[in-house]
Amino acid sequence: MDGSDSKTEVSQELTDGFHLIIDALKLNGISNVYHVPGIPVTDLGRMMQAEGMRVISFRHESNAGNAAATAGYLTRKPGVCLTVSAPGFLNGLVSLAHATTNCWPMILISGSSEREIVDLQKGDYEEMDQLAVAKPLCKAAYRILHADDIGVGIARAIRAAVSGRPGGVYLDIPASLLGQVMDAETGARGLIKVVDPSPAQLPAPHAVDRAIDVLKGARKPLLILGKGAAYAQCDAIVRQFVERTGAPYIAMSMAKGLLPDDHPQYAGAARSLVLKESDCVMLIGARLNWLLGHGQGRQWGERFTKKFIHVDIDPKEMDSNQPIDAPLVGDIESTLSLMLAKMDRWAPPPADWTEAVCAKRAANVERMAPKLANNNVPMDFHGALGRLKRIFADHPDAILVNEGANTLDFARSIIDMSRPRKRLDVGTWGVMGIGMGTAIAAAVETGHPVVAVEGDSAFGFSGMEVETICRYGLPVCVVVFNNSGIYRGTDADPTGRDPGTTVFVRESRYDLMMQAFGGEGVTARSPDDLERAVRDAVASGKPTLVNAIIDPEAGTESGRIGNLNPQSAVQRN
Ligand code: ADP
Ligand code: TZD
Ligand code: MG
Repeated sequence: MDGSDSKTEVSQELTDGFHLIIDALKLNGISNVYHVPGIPVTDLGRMMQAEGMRVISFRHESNAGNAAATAGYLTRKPGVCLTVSAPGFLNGLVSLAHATTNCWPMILISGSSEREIVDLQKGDYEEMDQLAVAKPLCKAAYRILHADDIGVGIARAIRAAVSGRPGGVYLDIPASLLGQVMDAETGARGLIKVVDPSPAQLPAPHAVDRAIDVLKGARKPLLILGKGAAYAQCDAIVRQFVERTGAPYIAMSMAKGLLPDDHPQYAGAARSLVLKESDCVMLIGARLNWLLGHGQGRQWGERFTKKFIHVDIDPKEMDSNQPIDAPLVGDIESTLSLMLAKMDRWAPPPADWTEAVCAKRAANVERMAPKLANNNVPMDFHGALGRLKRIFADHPDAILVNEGANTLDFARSIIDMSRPRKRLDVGTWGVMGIGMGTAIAAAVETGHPVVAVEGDSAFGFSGMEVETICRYGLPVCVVVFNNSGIYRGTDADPTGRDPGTTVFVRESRYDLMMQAFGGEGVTARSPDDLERAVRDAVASGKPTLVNAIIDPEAGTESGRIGNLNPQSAVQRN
């Protein structure tokens, strides 16, 4: 080697696994990462921050994962969660599976031990064959072994997460990959900016015609909007379609607000009537799973008398529970646009149908009104939620995070949403513990005020993240519906030895948890107190926890899904 050659080598710019991962994510517009540090990813998190990415460090990976899942739902880009190996990976895996179940795009990136040690089970620090564990629980799982494959690895992960039916992707990063060094120019050339990551999918013209024929033939049509329709972010087209059909519609939990809940066609308050009486149901980004009673049973009226039209991007969803007369496999934006183009002179449904629905809705709303206006002490769910309803009416951009059993079910039906994607909750699995991770991501991704309405049990699953909320100074107001237990605070151990299995310390001071980290903590015993405290929190944007003391007798077993509890046939004394 002569002198001039060695000079070239010295001036050659180098890169490594750390930087290539960061560059690949940034190249694809991913700028936020939800994280818990530790070996082997501590420096990766630090470098991400140094390179301008927003890195939010959590106290538990499950919460970081729920934040990433939420970010994916809100932005249509994969939310990224970065964890350490084995236990950190497993903690993150629950939320990856949850994201996949919810059809939300997320990438769990976990550091891992070296293959040579893991595969011979030599007993490395935090050793685990993570790729094999993750595979059955997510949409796709990849491992990158060489720095020059980072471009392909990240591109595959992004495309798998967001194309077709979105879902969770696992990306395994062995520790040695991070330190692998290569020439910077070659490294940069290997990166991939994913072109059209979630391509439009159009249903065939005859499928569109068939659906239009079925809808036209309906005398009592009903539209059901699901969180897939909210995720699709084609709000104007969804609205135009709903209004063109003139049909009553209901919104699944997270589709609330896609059209404002006070829309004249909204039949949320006449749900039983429309499910039972409709003769044609069009599902738009909603599955006919347990949340809709699998499309059968008493709530649906007589079996096989209804026709179903189903819009979904995943062909396997068709006929999953009931025969689908008009399957429309495609993305919602393209599908509804194609339908609208053929619905120029559309006759509204017969007036006897729409008028019956409106009358039922008005009667139910009227029946509810006095309950929501009560100022009882101790508070019940209606009195407390009636006040929160007013606050959301005054702050249409505020985001509602909601979990619990009674706290969830009552809030869902009482609090109206008027803008899309402002309601975030327990999702398809009904997961307790989504609260703080979801609230944090909602604040980080949107900058809007967040009010997390939490059952006291539900809050406990992620409560330590109030420190994260304070540390990052996020505009989150947590309202703990403190009924001193799961469903109710009244259970007792029949033997008298221990507390009952569903009760907590009576009237716990959750407000002090927020105070411990410098936030505001308030106890509210009356609806008036509660309204004042939450209004102050939303106005100030300061991290706040309102400990709302609810009557321990007020709730019902499992909220509104008590019918799913198995019953013992055996009586023992
Ligand atoms: P909900 O719980 O609100 O009823 P689900 O999660 O059951 O909603 O259903 C959402 C559905 O939306 C999934 O079946 C998913 O495949 C589908 N989906 C997601 N994004 C799109 C899209 N852009 N176009 C069409 N369907 C979509
Ligand atoms: N664990 C996980 C991860 N998810 C769950 N859904 C449950 C346990 C079981 N579960 C429910 O389905 S609701 C609930 C649990 C523990 C808590 C309900 O109590 P709460 O709400 O205090 O949050 P209410 O208002 O008292 O009913
Ligand atoms: Mg409770």
